[in-house]
Amino acid sequence: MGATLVKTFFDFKDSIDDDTEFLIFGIPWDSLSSLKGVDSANGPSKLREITDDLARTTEDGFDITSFNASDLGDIEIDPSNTERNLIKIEEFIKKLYNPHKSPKMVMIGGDHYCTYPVVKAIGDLVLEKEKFGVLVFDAHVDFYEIWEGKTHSHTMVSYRLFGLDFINNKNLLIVGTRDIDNVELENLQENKIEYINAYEVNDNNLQEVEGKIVKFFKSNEISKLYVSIDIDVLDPSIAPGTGYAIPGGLTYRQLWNILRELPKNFDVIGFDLVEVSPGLDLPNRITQVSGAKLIVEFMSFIANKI
Ligand SMILES: [Mn+2]
Repeated sequence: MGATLVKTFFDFKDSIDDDTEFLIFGIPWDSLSSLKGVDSANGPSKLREITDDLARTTEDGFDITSFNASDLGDIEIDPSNTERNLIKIEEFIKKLYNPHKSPKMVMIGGDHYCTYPVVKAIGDLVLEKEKFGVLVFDAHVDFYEIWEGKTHSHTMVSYRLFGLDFINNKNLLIVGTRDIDNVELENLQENKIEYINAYEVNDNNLQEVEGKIVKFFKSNEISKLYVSIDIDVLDPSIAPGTGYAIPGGLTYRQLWNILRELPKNFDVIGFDLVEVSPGLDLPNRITQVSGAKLIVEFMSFIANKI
């Protein structure tokens, strides 16, 4: 269980009951980032903090204070012990995730590698594994096999997800890409991994892109989705506070609209938002605001399916 929290996300309660619909938790871990100077380990606490300054309704007019959500705090991380952290994260999920009647899991990172143990643990437990899929929003494909001699790094999170027993090229899709390295491209082609480049997403064809995402999973009989949002999928003009800011990203509204479509078509069993580095943000904390808003808006789409 997480450490005692001074401040929870949108002041949600810190305990669980039988009806809890969303379980929020943080993973303050950024030591597998390939960059110096990032501080996404501060993401969970800073995203909670900023919710004090945000209004209590969603854009569709839902009362956020009425959400049945709990914020259990952060998983305790030892930056020098990768193996221990991976085990700890999996244990945390496995204690809380009930495949028969589970609250939706909402993870706040941390660097993108935090997604790997979360998906691994949920995927191990989920019933009807053949219906499970993962949708990743990211400027990058994170498809290196090895990075500076290491096999654990945020530069390879999608590659590691692909390596899981229950993940293949029919249930993993990456959206918003625009910074793919040569070896990654070879890897994608060799393994026939599908991805949608950021330039393919524009306001004129947003519905087409949404249709493409839905069709990818539906035609492969996928009905349960885990969604991972790397904040760098957004254009750096709206989300500059991240390590690998790449131009040409999605607008906030495009991502919001795509997220809005997902629960209408799939059972979204969990999601995460990672790679917000508060120390790199602008003084008005726009990246942190974008991250916190995306989380709560996506929760409302899932709860209300509007
Ligand atoms: Mn990325």
